[in-house]
Amino acid sequence: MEEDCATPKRRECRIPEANMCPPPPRKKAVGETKREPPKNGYFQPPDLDTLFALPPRTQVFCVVALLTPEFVSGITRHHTFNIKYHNVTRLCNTRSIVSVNEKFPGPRLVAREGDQVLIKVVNHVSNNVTIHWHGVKQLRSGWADGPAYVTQCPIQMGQSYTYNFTIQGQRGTLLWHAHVSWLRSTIYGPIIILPKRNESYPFVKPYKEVPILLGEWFNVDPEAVINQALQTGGGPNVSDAFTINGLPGPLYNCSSKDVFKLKVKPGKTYLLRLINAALNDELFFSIANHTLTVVEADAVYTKPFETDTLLIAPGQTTNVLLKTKPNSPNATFLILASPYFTGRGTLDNTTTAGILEYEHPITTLHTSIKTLPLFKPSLPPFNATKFVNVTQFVQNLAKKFRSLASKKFPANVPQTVDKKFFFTIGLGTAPCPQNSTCQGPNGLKFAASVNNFSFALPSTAMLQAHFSGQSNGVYTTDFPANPLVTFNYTGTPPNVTNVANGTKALVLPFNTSVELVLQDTSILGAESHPLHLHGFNFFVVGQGFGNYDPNKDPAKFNLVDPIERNTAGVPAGGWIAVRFLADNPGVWLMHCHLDIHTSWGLRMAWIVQDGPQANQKLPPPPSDLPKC
Ligand SMILES: [Cu+2]
Repeated sequence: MEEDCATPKRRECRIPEANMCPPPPRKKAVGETKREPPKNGYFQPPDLDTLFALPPRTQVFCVVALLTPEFVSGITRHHTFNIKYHNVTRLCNTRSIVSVNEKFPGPRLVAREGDQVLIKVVNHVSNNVTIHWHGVKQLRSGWADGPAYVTQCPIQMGQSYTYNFTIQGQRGTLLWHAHVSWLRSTIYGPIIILPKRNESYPFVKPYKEVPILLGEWFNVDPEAVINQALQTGGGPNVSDAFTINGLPGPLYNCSSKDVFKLKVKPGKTYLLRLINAALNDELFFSIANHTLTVVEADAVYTKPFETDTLLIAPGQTTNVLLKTKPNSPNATFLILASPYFTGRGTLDNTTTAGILEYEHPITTLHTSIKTLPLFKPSLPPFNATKFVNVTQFVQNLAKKFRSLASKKFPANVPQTVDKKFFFTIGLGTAPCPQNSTCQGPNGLKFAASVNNFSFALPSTAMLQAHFSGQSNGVYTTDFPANPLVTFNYTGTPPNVTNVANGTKALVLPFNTSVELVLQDTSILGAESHPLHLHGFNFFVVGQGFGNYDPNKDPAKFNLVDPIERNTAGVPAGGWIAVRFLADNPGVWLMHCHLDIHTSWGLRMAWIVQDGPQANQKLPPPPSDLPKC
């Protein structure tokens, strides 16, 4: 699994356009630059499952530095992402989608920890596009983070932009996706970060690795869905199907052939790289009659634990080990994903299914796979608000996630705090424009907010305004550290539901140690919100139901091995406390990863100032940074 062309003993390549490996890496003298332009030809990524191999035009070049382990440093990998229209048929419905390299889901991005990655994104469509490398910490490379109007202006039709970043101190699974409007519904793919060369996983070496991307399919253009929702102020139309690696599976009408199949051998361990790339739904995931061992979340190793059912929020990733049965069981098993829904509106209450198939033993070769018994896992019921035990299950599962916190992979939890913040998050309303009718609550428009401010995107990139010292008219730095009005956040909701509007950021001096409590509110219904922070991982040091109690709850914080993530679920009617060290200068968006909530304004921005040292400052913008 971990071999590739750069490993001298292996000499085969399986990239479609190249069946030969590059010549063995050239040994370099100490002092030579470790990064060079591509010249060695094609590079074969690790032998991962070829469910959606890199398309021919995505050329991956590599240059290997010194081979002795103590001198091993990263290589530079080049990719091209062509944003194009591309016809895709699902559920007997053909739609022209916007995708990368005419792949749905998009191509895999494979790198090792320490590698520099350059992705030239060329926009051939009329939609404005940006790509976000979700979970990549972007240390001093904020220009490559991707959220439209926060770190960059979008790439317009006929233009291109090369994202340039180095993956440092992370290994595991992440995802990339569009970060403008709802384009990520079809523009998404996996990021696979392998350990450094000569380093291994802190768990059994898997026989095979399989990325599994959960997604959401709309029979209509999702851009029309969000535009209509924002115009009418009502809830958006829901999706028509969930998908596993782009395929809805046999439980939908007209979908019996669009089924993801995981073909396995008995007695082996498979590493499943699970990614939730759905727009608006947290998803339960389960494989019938098989237990999953969680080993990593959001590209951070965890203490291993077993579970039959997982919950993955949009933006989250989870690596699990699947140990197959010692002997072929003469049965097939459904792989299911269905939503965890805590809101009050309508939901897509459907289930996507894939199939786990064992290789047939010779004696039963004459038996058709269709005649084998098919087992189905049981997933929690759809409408979680009606089932207290579902909420409890979700909470218990969240508590099982712990950082590995080993000597080699320590959990560097900030033990002291410089600044404390308390943010309420939740739904609300905005006024209906005069002479129009709105379809939101009480004839108003739906909105969502952080500390009662619904964040409006500016018309130029905040990071550029920050870097050039010209924030006037773009954003203000008066985002409140605490709610301006205190109330019983999870009790009877207040009668006034209106939110304020603005483009407000919070400024943090370099290296500030931050503690942030995120408190859900019951305004228009308590709801679970997967909060995502750009530019950092945070440690989830505490969580609970009801209102956070600053006098009692901190005593229960876990400062030893809390889970470290980039996206964490704030429980419906509850809170989480997170800590992070603001050691990455730039402008960093924080938002709910349910896209409808983000669109309604559940987002804000942190501005982390430069540090005093040269290597603590944000470098100037690249010359090809798009203009608004
Ligand atoms: Cu949300």
